[in-house]
Parts: sequence; structure tokens; C-alpha cells
Amino acid sequence: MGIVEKIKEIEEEMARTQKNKATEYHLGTLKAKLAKYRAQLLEPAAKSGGGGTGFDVQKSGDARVALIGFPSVGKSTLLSKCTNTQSETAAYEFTTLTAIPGVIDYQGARIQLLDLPGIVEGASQGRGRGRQVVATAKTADLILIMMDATKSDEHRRLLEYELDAVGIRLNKEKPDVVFKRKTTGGITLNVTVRLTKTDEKTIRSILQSYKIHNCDVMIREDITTDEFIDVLIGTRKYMPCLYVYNKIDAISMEQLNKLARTEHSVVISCEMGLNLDYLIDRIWAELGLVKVYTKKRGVQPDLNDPICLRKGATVEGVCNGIHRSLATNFRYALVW
Ligand SMILES: Nc1nc2c(ncn2[C@@H]2O[C@H](COP(=O)(O)OP(=O)(O)O)[C@@H](O)[C@H]2O)c(=O)[nH]1
Ligand SMILES: [Mg+2]
Repeated sequence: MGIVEKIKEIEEEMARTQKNKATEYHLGTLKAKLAKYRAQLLEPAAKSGGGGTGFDVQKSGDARVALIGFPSVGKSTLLSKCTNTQSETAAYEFTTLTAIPGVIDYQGARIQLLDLPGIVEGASQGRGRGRQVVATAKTADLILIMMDATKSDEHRRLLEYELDAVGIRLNKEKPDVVFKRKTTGGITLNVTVRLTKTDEKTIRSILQSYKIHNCDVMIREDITTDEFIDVLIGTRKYMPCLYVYNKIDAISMEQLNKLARTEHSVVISCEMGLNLDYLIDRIWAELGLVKVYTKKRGVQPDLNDPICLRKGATVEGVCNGIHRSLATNFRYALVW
């Protein structure tokens, strides 16, 4: 039996199993198995085509934003409106089969916007191009899930499901759990909060199903079973995400109001150019970059030419960004 079939079988068993206190433990082990098979499926060494590698697009600029969505939601149109790129806005679907980069110029900062093919579906089943899309998405600093506001929200759930199944966690923090493997000494489990969504027995059984017999675990948050499995697997990617609803020129005020009020969402119309500046402001805010200007003594800094850094960046980081020899010869910096 192939991995895909095994995954299907577990999913079916999970669907059949009622959720209650008595089955919690059993469901936990099923989830652990499922996560293990899914991880195997996404391993780069897997035989099936596509591999775990992304599209061959050079990273450029200060941050990368990945645009994901079903075909015809307006991804190419957005790219051509906000960047210097003309992505294919052909009349028929599926023209874009590769990733197309563009650059947003935001007050001197350069943000790379990547238009990805609208075929995320099947990625979690190991399908080649879907996997490629996902692998590229993982290299981004922010994900934009683009939706057609005139269509049902079902697409959003499908995309979220696929991204979740391949280990991308949207708008979530890494669980506050410390996990350390050891070679001897058995399992030490420390729980500093009351667990309401899982229990120690489930956690121990999951460790067992991963054949982990020696480790230190410290749980400092009321986590779920899934979140514990995420910690064990360790390769989860926690990414910020904005839901961009396009084509608001074609929906009613009531619908618009509702969409605009949902969390992490921005409503736009690419074609009418509505709210695009606000979208870029929001992208900038989500990226959480800091602009730093360098200046010569006695001269005003050039405010059109910032160095963009991740929050928490250090002066040493700036030095290394300019030239690798700078930090070693470095004496002092004045910082405003
Ligand atoms: N009504 C409306 N149509 C749009 C808007 N943006 C894009 N479209 C149309 O949606 C179709 C698909 O756009 P495209 O950018 O190719 O979508 P992609 O497949 O996601 O790249 C095209 O016919 C566009 O003209 C919009 O804001 N409003
Ligand atoms: Mg397109």
C-alpha cells in the first residue's frame, strides 16, 4: 500500500471515530501516524515528481510575499497593478504554470511579490506541481491568500486545508513547548498549565508511537494534540497570512462589509484600483520590517534609500549586510 492510500485510510478512520474523552487517546495516535506519513510524502527524497524544491526564482528585495489562490481570482492583475511586472492576464485559465515575481516599491523598501500557479490542491497528496507551489510558499515571509469575493468561501477552506496538511501554520504562534531528545533517562514530562484539550496519557502515547523513549518535555501552554505533534515533527512553518478578497466591485455593500470585518482580511478591486494602497500598507505592517538609514557625519540621511531589517536585528546584522569584513573592524555606531 502506498503512502497516499495509508493517509486516506487513517483519515477515514478518524472521520468514523466519534470525538469524546474515551477516544481521545486513540485519535491522538492516529493523528501522530497521519502526521508521520504526511511528512514522508513531502520529503525531498521521495520518488514522485516535483520534489520538495520550489520554483527557481531568485529571492530579491527586502522581503518575499507569496500570492496563493485558485485560478482567475485576479493574482496576475494584482501583480501588474502593484509591481513593475506584466504577469500573464490571459483570457483562459491555467496559463500561469510557473512563479512570476514582481517588486513592490514601498517608500524605498523593496518587497518581492510572487504570483504562484493556482494549483495548491493535491499538494498534501504529493502531487508534483502543487508541492512545488507549497515549497516556494514556504520561502516567503508572508502569504497572501487571494479570493474571488463573488465566489463561495469554500476555496478558502480548501487552501487552508492543503497548507495545513503540508505543515504551514497560518497566523499562529509556535506552541510554548520545550522538547529535548536525550539518549537515556526515560521521559520527563513537565506541565505547568492545566491541559484542557489533550492529556498526559495522549502525549505519552504519541511519544511512544514516534519511538521516543528518552526526552525532556516541558509544556507551558494549553496545547492541543495536533500542536504537540507539530512540536515533535519540528519542521512546521509558522507564517503570517492575509486573506485578500478581490473583485469587490461586483458584490453588494452588505457582503463587502462582512468580508472587510473578518480577521486578517483585506478587500480590494484590482481592476478598479480600489484599496490597493491600503493592501500594501497592511502587507508592510504584517512583514514587521524596520527601516534603517545610514548617514555620513554632518549630512542628512538619504530617506529614499533605507536598509530594511527584520525586527530584532542588531547593528552587527547591519554590518554583515553591508560587507562581511565590516563587523570585525567595527568600533561604534550612533543610533537614533
Ligand atoms: N470584476 C472584477 N474582475 C477582475 C478584478 N480583478 C481581476 N478581474 C478579472 O478576473 C479574471 C482573472 O484575472 P487574473 O488576474 O488572470 O487571475 P489569476 O488567474 O488569479 O491570475 C480576468 O478576467 C480579470 O479581468 C476585479 O477587481 N474585479
Ligand atoms: Mg494568473
